[in-house]
Amino acid sequence: MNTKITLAIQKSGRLNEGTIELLNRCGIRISNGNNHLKALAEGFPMEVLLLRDDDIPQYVADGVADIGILGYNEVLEKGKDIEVIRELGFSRCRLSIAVPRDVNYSGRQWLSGKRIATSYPEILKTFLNQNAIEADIHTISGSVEITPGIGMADAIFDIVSSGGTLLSNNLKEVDVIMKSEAVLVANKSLDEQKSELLKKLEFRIEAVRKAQRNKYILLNAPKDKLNQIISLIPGMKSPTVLPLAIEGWCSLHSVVNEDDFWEVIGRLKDAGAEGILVVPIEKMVI
Ligand code: PRT
Ligand code: ZN
Repeated sequence: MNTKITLAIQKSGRLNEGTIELLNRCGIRISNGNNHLKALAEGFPMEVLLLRDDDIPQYVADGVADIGILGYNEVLEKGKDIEVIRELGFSRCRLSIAVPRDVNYSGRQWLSGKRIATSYPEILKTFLNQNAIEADIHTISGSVEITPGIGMADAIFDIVSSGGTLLSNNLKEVDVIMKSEAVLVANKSLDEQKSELLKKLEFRIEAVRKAQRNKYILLNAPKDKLNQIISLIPGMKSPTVLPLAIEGWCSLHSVVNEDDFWEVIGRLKDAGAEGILVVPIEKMVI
């Protein structure tokens, strides 16, 4: 009955903040105490292991941790036999080939026979094999971006986010090989109780993610244009319509997906909607 699920997360680094924020939104708070490897969670039967992200796949594969949160790139690189449960929408980045700015990169075959520096040799190897390219992979653990400048490599294969690091090292991104974001992973043989806990956690994450992807909108509409305005809102089911104290007007409430958001707002204004309010949604359970 007192089963807890063990979650491995990054102790510090680029994933840490997004992970803690997601857990908080799911009603799970972590108190680190003085023990810096383990932490207890409030609001969910969970124990948390604070690790380097590189170690998370192994911990989850071995069952020392039941589940983990880390970058998809790290999951692929380590190649452990673990299950990717779902994407989490933060720490988004891409893994790309970059070359010195003055290089005329004519296409992937340009990489043949070249020296490519990376911290992700396995992902790079797979990419090169798939494209029948033979190149020298130089595996280094950090500061990959400086290697072309010091004559150690002709190209790099690295994580790019804003592109600022490439720019300041006189490099240009020429080929995006894959996209990555934080994912939830799990051990493949969780017992029934732990699988139940994982499902409960997934349910909470789903509610948070849906809420993040949607906005609640409130607007005033003239009654004679109500039908036209309603037809513009791709809402949950049908929008809520409430009468206003002013004759001939009503208030309309609905939910709009962030992908359609700006377009829908524009069309609503054109159709005569006024006083449009947009409100973030805390949780969304459908
Ligand atoms: O100490 P530990 O081993 O736990 O952490 P780490 O140093 O190995 O990883 P960390 O914290 O740097 O990154 C963790 C994860 O965050 C990565 O595996 C990616 O999934 C994700 N992520 C998202 C990033 C970036 N964005 C990112 N920009 N990881 C690294 N970078 C680096 C990149 O290597 C390059 O040096 O940032 C630089 C590029 O950034 P821009 O914005 O200048 O393009
Ligand atoms: Zn790492």
